[in-house]
Amino acid sequence: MASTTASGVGLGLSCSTKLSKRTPLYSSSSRSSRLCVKMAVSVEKKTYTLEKSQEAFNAAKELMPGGVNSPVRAFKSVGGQPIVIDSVKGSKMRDIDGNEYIDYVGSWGPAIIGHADDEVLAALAETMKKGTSFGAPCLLENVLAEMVISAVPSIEMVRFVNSGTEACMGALRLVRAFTGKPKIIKFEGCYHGHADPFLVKAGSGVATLGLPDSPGVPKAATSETLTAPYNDIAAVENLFNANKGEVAAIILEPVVGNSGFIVPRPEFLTAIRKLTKENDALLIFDEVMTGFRLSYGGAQEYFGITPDVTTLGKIIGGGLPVGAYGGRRDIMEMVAPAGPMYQAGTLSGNPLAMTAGIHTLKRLQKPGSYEYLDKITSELVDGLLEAGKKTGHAMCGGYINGMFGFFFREGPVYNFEDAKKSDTSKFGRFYQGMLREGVYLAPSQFEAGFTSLAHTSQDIQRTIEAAEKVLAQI
Ligand code: HOZ
Repeated sequence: MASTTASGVGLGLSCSTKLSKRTPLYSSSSRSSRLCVKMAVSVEKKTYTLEKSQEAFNAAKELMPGGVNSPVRAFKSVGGQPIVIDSVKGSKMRDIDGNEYIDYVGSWGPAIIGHADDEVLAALAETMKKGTSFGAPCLLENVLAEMVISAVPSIEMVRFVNSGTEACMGALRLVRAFTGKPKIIKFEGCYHGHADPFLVKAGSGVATLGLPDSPGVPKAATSETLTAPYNDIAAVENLFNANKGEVAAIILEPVVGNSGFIVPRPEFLTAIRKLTKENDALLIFDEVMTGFRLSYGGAQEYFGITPDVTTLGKIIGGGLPVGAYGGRRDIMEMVAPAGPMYQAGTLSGNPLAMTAGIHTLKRLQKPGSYEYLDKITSELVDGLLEAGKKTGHAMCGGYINGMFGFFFREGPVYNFEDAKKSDTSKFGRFYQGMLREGVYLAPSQFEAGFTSLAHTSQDIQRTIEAAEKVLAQI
């Protein structure tokens, strides 16, 4: 199921029918064939324009820093300007100029069953009749909590919050409270949200923009954060030896999605689990991206390694703002009001987010979900690498079920330093070409891509054809 490939691996895909890049905006059934031909020609000639997006983004820049509410969206590392989205459905996004794209961002992960799923929307409409936020317990919290606890091996109790950042903040306070130790070990290029202690050699937007550690983060906030290169067991051993009795926990993305897509070497997670136990430290898996994506039980189920604490986000909110942290009962009972560790949230566990999460997870429970994700993602990644090979570009990439990534360099890529050797300016040119061809990828070399149950083999074929065309031009 997992695959990382140093160079192109072909599946012998036959590029069959050329499909129209845009969904036809009319039905020809009641018109004369002459008229249809004329209209078809004019649709073919529709030039790709981003005029309305440009105008909206220019206005946005006056209203919000950089014109966005999250830095990676600003397209700074791929050139051009962001497309402004009007609507999403299934595997597609449509911008305000009417261009349609096959989407491999999936709102950065949540859209695993496809955007704006009819069942999720219907369930939300029902819930909404009763209100949008109670600021008090509701039954839906119990339902989602039970689903999460029965799915994720490490979670015996869970606390819902509103984002992955909040989940990691809570988990950090928790491991420090439980162990009584101050330090944490994180890995270079891993991203655990934007809380101060994690903004050290961080991935995602920090990596994309090539930012130094952020101003505004006091030295004291990061002085207890130790870092090591991903996949480097010796470096972690050294940190434990140099900080004896002081390390509360290791936090990591069990598969990295925030420096591009990087898988752990076979022995890495086992060794990390062993080292944390030997040093009386806890292990946190940040499964904000990988939870319910690599398998229903997340990366910990996929690899068979159980951490002490897990953070979740994205998929469990089905596209609404949700995060969660959970773990062993004795650890979670530290959290207020069961215990003394304080953490709270006005909108936490709100009925809409719970509803979208419940219905998204229900769909994922259907037999064959992860096999389908594996099938289409393997077609996609193998096809992209084959396209690179045909057109003479050094590329490497990999995937696990619905998560994937590729770099413009020969493989393997084991850590952030390796990832940074990708040809990012080529990635930018590829990115712009793919956008014009109607394919929306994450606008950064240092982000993973995501597929969904709504992606079809036709979507994948179109994407590979587009990639071949673009790669031949850049
Ligand atoms: N931190 C997100 C990706 N790892 C980006 C979020 C966004 O721009 O929406």
